[in-house]
Amino acid sequence: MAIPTIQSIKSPRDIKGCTVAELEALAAEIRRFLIESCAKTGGHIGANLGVIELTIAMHYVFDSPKDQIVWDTSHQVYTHRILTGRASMFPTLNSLHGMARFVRREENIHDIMDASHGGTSISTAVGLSKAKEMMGSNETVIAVIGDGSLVEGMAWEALNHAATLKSNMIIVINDNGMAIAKNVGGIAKLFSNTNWQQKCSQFFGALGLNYFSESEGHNIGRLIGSLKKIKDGPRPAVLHVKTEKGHKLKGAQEHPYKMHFSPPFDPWTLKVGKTPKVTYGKIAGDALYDVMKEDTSIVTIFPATPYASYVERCLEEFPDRTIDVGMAEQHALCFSTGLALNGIKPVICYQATFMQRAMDQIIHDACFMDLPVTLMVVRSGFAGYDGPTHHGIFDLPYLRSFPNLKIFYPKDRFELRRIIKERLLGKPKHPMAILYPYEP
Ligand SMILES: Cc1ncc(C[n+]2csc(CCOP(=O)(O)OP(=O)(O)O)c2C)c(N)n1
Repeated sequence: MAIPTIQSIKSPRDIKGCTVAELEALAAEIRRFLIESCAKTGGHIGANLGVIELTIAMHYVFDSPKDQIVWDTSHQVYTHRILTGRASMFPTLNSLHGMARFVRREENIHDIMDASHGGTSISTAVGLSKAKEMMGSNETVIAVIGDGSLVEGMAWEALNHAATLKSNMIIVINDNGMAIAKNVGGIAKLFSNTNWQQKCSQFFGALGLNYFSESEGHNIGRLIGSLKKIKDGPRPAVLHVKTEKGHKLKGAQEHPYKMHFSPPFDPWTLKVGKTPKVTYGKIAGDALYDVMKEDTSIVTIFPATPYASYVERCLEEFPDRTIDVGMAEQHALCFSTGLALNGIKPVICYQATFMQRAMDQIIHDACFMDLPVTLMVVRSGFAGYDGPTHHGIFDLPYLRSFPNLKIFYPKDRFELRRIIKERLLGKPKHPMAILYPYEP
């Protein structure tokens, strides 16, 4: 059979008759297409180059949308979109009324749930799977989750539940060792162990999940073999796949975080065009650096979003006091209340949209105990280029209803700098949220 061209693919059925060699040729074509397309529109290029082969293999082995594929966060779905007939929409990515930045059900029948905040896939898949079980269906539900998003608390709540299921549910862990930056913590340590297959098998096996692994996540033949084995194997199952972010994009490894998401770029040099030099985020990050230098009791915490919050300089200079807790917004808050209870001045750098995850912890742990926790919240309000699910438009309405919380919204960069310095070099007594928008 002739290899289907990217533009001719209408549904995953179009690749079912291909040989592995033909699928490999298709993967190469998709890789070229994504680089050229994202160079013009911007996009999550690095994350997507890491899952081309995995996505092809999944659509080859399973029958979407009957078998439901749930993408965690859903920034990595470009190949899924091509295989479900949407190649022609790529020029509209990141534009008004264009192809959605993250999965939206209204766009396509193969898009099972809306997403964009990490860590929801396993929970939803457990529900989808339980519903299928109740209807007497033996179709499969597959949650695809990255090692970064797997750190989210909800993912573990769901894994705990998944272990009790009898239905056809599979969790595919796309392990590239990265969140936006390098992944951190115990899971990252386990996954990078030289004996990771054996250790993870014990770990997931002990939880009651049937563990399979594939160390060659860019080898379509092997991936198909693993997925077929798991398709007919015991449930619930985990397939742990090693992949590489930015795979085969020359130079991506030198600045991998840029290649998680990139604004439009030159595909040869990877250079991006002009970006604004002075944003509120940058001003806040610089002011934070200044106060951390002066006061060694300040500890900065951030949940896997170092670049949005401009904490790179703090990370470099004060690595012991600048702490990435991974994609764990709720833990970030309670960790900081623990620090505050023992006399440390904690600052949590949140991206407004993701702070929503920690709403209860802000009320129950910071506000009720009236602790001097400081929230520095970037991308408050409209987050234009980031898209509708990433707006920080709910922060003011909900924060205003919390007891004891002071809220500061600077009218300009001078006020932003002043409040950070006054607050953190003084003796803070109550919780405070300092909010600032995306652009200057
Ligand atoms: C709750 C939440 N926190 C933070 C983010 C920002 N974010 C988007 S993708 C990402 C990294 C995801 O890493 P992983 O799941 O391993 O996927 P990869 O990009 O490595 O394929 C982060 C931190 C988010 N989308 N949702």
